Amino acid sequence: MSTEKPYNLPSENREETLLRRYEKNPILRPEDWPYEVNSTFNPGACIFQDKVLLLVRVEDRRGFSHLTVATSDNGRDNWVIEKEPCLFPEDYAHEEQWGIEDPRIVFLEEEKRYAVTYVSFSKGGPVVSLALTDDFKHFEKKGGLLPPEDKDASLFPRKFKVGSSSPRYALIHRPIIRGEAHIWLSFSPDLQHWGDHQILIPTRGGLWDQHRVGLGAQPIETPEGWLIFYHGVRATASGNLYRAGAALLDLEDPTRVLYRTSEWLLSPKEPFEWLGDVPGVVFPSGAILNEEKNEILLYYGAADKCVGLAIGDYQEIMENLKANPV
Ligand code: BMA
Repeated sequence: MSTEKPYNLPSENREETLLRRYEKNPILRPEDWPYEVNSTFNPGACIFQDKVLLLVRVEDRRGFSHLTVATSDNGRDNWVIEKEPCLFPEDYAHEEQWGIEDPRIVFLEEEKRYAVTYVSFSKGGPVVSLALTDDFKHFEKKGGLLPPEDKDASLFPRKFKVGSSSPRYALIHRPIIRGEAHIWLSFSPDLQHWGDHQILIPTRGGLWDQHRVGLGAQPIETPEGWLIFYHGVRATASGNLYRAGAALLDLEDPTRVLYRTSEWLLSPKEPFEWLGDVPGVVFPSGAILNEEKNEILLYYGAADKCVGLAIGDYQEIMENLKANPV
């Protein structure tokens, strides 16, 4: 039997070209910390007072996590790490008793405040919680948003008027339902009551993101749509393998996925991505777009131990994405 079409092999090694690892990786390690910790990983990222601010997940030696600020002028090196955590489990909050994890940060344009979504852990399971802040020192905790089991969440910086609705906030999150782990989108008029829940980015059978997907970095606004980096998990004989890909959502209607990479853009390769508490993990959680420099800084947790930085050419990433319509 002859086949008419040649097998569609990927044309180039995009993993190496689209996101390049920073030469001084890892940028933040537990041994850099001003106090005793087990691991420092999965940071949220934003620009604050003209610096890159990372809100780093720090796991202590009981296995509980809290969040601590690290800042840098260029987002690459000379990180200044705060001496104390800024966001940590408090006794009154039943949902946080096993720690708080994996923050994502956006600046809410209307409120002129930063919104931090993070995972609160307790016996009840992981839930997505929200805290608002002006200065990354004082936080107004809003508590859990949706029922467990839920993780990997970020708000968008502004509201959307989708269909006939009045403007509403939108939340990307990753509930686990019937054992399935897809990326979902939900809407709210007030950040408290959520509805219109829908699957946004499902897992894909057979591919690198067949087992689980979850939001990586916070949604990044570009003229062509919301750029989303997400993690995809493949279940293998030696455990879960966490890689990263990207998608682009419609600017005015984020329920519409326009493009999604068929290949991963980042996959565990370096020793610090394999030697840690959970080997074989790259877990993007924050990104900074500098349109003038045509550059994307992508911050990721590596092996649940330290923080890596991958630097991408913004136009190249967009062109690659646009070759992958959904
Ligand atoms: C996910 C999250 C992340 C973690 C990853 C790999 O489920 O809990 O915090 O980095 O697993 O262990």
